Amino acid sequence: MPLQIDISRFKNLSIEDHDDGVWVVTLNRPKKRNALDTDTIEELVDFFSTAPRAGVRAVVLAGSGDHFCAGLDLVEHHNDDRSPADFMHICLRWHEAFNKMEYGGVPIIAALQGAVVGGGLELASSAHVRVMDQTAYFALPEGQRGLFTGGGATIRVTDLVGKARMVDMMLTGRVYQGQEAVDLGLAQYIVDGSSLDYAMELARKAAQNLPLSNFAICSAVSHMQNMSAMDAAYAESVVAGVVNTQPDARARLAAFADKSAARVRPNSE
Ligand code: 1HE
Repeated sequence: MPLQIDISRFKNLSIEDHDDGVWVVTLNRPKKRNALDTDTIEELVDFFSTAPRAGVRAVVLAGSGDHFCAGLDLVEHHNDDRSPADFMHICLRWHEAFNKMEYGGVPIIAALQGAVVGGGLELASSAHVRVMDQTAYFALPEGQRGLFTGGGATIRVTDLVGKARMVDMMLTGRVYQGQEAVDLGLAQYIVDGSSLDYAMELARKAAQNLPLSNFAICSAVSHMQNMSAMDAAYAESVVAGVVNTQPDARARLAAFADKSAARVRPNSE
C-alpha cells in the first residue's frame, strides 16, 4: 500500500497531484521571491521523503511569481542571529531535503524563471533536469553577502559548471543567463515560452518509464559518481541485474522484438 501524501499540511509549498502521476511542487512565497526559510526546507524534506514511496512518478518543481528562488531567507537568518551550531544544523536540513531529491529515485524536473540564485541554485541543481525560460538567470551572491554556500553548491554546482567557474561565480557574483547557461550545463533546456509547460511535458514523458528504471536513473547515477570506477562498475552491474530483468519490462521488450515498438530516430528538421 503506497504512502499517502496529505497536501493540507504544506503551507509554503503548494502541491498538485495530476492524474498521470506527475506532481507539481511550487515554492509559494512569491512576495519573498520564494526565499528558503526553515519551514520551507522542512516541507521539502517532508514531501521528498514521502514521494518515492507514494507512487509519485515524476515531479515538476516550480516557483510562483517572477522568480524561481532567491536562496536563503536572509531576513530570517539576520533576525535569528544564529550561532555556528544553529546554522550547521540548518545546513544539514538543507542537505537532507536536497539529498532526498537527488538520490530519492523520483525524476524531478525544475521549471526556472527569473532569479535562480544562491540557495535557489542549490535547490535547482538537486533536480535531475532543469528547464529555463528566457528570463532565468543564475548566480551565487554569497560572497557579496558575507556568506558561503551551505546547501550543496560546492558539490552540485561545481559538478555542473566545473571548479573554476564555480569559484569565479562566488568571487565576482557573475551572472549566467540565456543560451550560455545551457552551454555551461546550468540548465539542459531553454525555451521561448513557459518553462513550466515544457517541464510538464518532460515530466509526463519520464513518468511513462517504468518506476524501477526511473528509480535507478535518479539514484544510481548519483551514487555511482561518489564511488571509485571499480565499485561503480560493480554497483552498475547489480542495479542492471535487478532493473533489466524486471517482469514489467517484458512487454516492452516483446514489443521491440515483434517490431511494434517505436524505433529511435533522429529529430526531424
Ligand atoms: C528576500 C530574499 C531573500 C528577496 N531572503 N527575503 N540570496 C540573495 O542574495 C538574493 C537576494 N534577493 C535579491 O537579490 C532580489 O530580491 C531578487 C533579485 C531575487 C528579486 O528582486 P526584486 O526587485 O524583484 O525583489 P526585492 O524588492 O529585492 O524583494 C522583494 C521582497 O522579497 C522583499 O521583502 P519585503 O518584505 O521588503 O517586500 C525582500 O526582502 C524579499 N526577499 N530575496 C529574504 N533571499 C544554505 S546557505 C545559502 C546561502 C544563500 O542562499 S546566499 C544568497 C541569498
